[in-house]
Amino acid sequence: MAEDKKSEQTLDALIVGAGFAGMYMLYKLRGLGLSVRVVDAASGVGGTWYWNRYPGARCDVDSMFYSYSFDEALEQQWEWTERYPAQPEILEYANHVAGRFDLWPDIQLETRAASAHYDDGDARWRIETESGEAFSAQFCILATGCLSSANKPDFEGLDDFAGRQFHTGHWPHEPVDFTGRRVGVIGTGSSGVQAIQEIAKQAEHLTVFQRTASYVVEAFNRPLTTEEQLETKAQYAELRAAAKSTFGGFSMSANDVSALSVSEEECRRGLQEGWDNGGIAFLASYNDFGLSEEANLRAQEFVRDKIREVVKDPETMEKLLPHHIIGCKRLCLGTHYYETYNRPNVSLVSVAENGVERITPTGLVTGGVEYPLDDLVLATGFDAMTGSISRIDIRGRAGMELKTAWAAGPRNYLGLMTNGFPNLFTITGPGSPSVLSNMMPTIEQHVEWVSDCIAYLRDRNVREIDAKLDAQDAWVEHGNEIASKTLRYSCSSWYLGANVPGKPRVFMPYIGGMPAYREKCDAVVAAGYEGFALTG
Ligand code: NA7
Repeated sequence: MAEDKKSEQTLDALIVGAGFAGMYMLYKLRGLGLSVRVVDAASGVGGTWYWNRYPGARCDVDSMFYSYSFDEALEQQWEWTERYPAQPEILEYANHVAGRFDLWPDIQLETRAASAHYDDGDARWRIETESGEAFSAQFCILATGCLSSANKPDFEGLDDFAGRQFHTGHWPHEPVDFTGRRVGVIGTGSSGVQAIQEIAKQAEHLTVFQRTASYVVEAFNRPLTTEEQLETKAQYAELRAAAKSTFGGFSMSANDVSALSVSEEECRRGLQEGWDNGGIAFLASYNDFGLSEEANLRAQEFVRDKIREVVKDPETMEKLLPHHIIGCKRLCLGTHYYETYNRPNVSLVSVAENGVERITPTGLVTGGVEYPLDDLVLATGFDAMTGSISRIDIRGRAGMELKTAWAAGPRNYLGLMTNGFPNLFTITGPGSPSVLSNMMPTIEQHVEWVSDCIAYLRDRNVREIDAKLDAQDAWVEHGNEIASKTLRYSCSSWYLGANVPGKPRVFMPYIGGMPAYREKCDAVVAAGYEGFALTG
């Protein structure tokens, strides 16, 4: 034991994850004069954008707003080339930030955190990596990302598949050539949709295995002109402030009109306008798509008509029509996605009824039919929000395991701290708006809250902060209550953990919107960290 302690590296804070949250957290804490280390399993920075390199990978938020705002020189100098940034450009940006702010010396790559145990005696976290390296830190910050732990279904025979096998969330670094290959893609969420459009252009034949048809709206991606970049940059501060005041922190806000307050014809005109604006703005055409089934039906029918207009083969068209609440699952953005199914080399197979029965060495079987494949692409998503956290053996006071505390779903206060796990912070984890909002301003808000909190504790020589149980219970209850008033429970989404067999069905992100959330976090601080126990 004494020997172990000797080999420990002593830090003020250890951050798990070198994505946008981890990098900014490092920057802030180093600014406070703390000794900090960031560990990440990847060989580079960028988090989810490091891993998700599949063909067509692209963010669904406007690039000029999917960027840090904390440094004016950075936001003025960086040039985005397209409306929606492609993965290589986001990764380039992440690397630029790491270099620009000299973050590299404190980032330790190819290092996976295996365990984090809290020592009540000295109020410190002991973090061990998979390779056995040990750290001792007063603060442990989980900047582990919401969409980083790949969901790989346990398909019978998967390991026996003789061809090449890929997961969109763990794509190889070298280019993958599908020329002359018979490719199968399982999954039609955002990743599947983006990958399908690109793989179809190369493969000899592409078979898409679809369990649930998605609503795919046209992205209308395009190059950004110098003039429009300059225009945005000239008023960046005002535009960012305006975005922060919207529900999701995006650059547009919902049209504050009910879809039911206008005639069907007028509603369609409004929806067409939203559609023409491109991307997720479509669902902001009216203000009640998330609340009223009747209003939602109008938006659903609009997209179904778009599909009916485009897809030529009647049987394929029928299969592509989604029938669930639109916006219940994350809306997908496409670029001529539905047109892809008019290509002679693309076919669509529904696995809704029979599931993927098994994978054979040479193909996939569903409905008793084997589809021959050379390559198999799993676009099956993530164990979202909690997957990367629960992979680490985290133990708080008296050895309590986080997975036990979260057995019925994640429970925490403000999405920031869990009772019984002092000095352990989660950045944009469950219980915070995170994935329902624009991740960049959301990350910045969390990182700034945590660094202000740590500065406060250190100024006052407080050695421990912990969420109080009653405050945590009230926060969880409040989150559940507002989520239950929306239409979000009506489908099997990853927000609910429904895509991972056995995962508790709990709506994980906070759905009250960024302004309300920010206000609550600020009020808690103003009241002297109300709901937290501070011990000196
Ligand atoms: P998603 O959105 O979770 O999509 C995963 C897709 O894989 C979805 O179509 C699933 O069908 C399908 N899937 C998952 N498991 C299976 C099994 N066992 N059999 C057949 N099909 C399956 O993940 P993405 O990576 O596309 O996107 C995640 C987020 O990244 C996205 O929302 C954006 O925020 C960015 P299902 O719908 O569950 O029936």
